[in-house]
Amino acid sequence: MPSAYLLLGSNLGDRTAILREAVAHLTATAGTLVAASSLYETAAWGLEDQPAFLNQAICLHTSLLPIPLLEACQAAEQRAGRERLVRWGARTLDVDILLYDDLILETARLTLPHPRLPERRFVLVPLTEIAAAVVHPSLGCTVAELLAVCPDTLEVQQLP
Ligand code: A4P
Ligand code: MG
Repeated sequence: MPSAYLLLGSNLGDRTAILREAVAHLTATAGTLVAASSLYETAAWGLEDQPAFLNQAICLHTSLLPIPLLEACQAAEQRAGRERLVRWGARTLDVDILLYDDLILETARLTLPHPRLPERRFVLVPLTEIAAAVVHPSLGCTVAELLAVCPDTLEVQQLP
């Protein structure tokens, strides 16, 4: 069964509860949970004038193809009451697909691997916790190697 790595992010409301409910919802609708990182707190990347994010990376074994998986991720966002106001703006829940096996895909709705994965420590730090040795299919290096050379300087703090 394919392995999908997802990144969950929240910076509005009860962030911890929102992430917990999202993992439960995705496990019920999208596949079997095989790994989950710790929660990490990071200042907002991109649009800086907004609350800090909690982020978590998870791995699912899924029988869903990529677009149905994206729809399941968006259903989880809807369920958390997400409103799409501005790009990179504050949100109760964002669920991005980081990797889907070693699939490379570029369509209007879905790009795999996630295009901004190498640029962001808030993605690479949680992903390294559960997938350090996984190879990025187009860059040909591991997640841990991407983190080691990532130019992002935002501090990513692991929560206890
Ligand atoms: N889409 C294309 N590829 C993918 C993919 N691999 N996974 C499309 C998920 N979606 C993908 O996303 C816009 C569209 O991207 C979707 O409709 C889907 O068809 P969106 O979630 O509606 O909008 P967005 O999240 O505001 O935009 P974008 O460009 O996806 O932003 P990011 O890259 O998700 O960044 N700072 C910290 N510290 N932590 C965060 O989690 N997140 C963001 C959002 C900004 N700053 C952050 C964080
Ligand atoms: Mg998104």
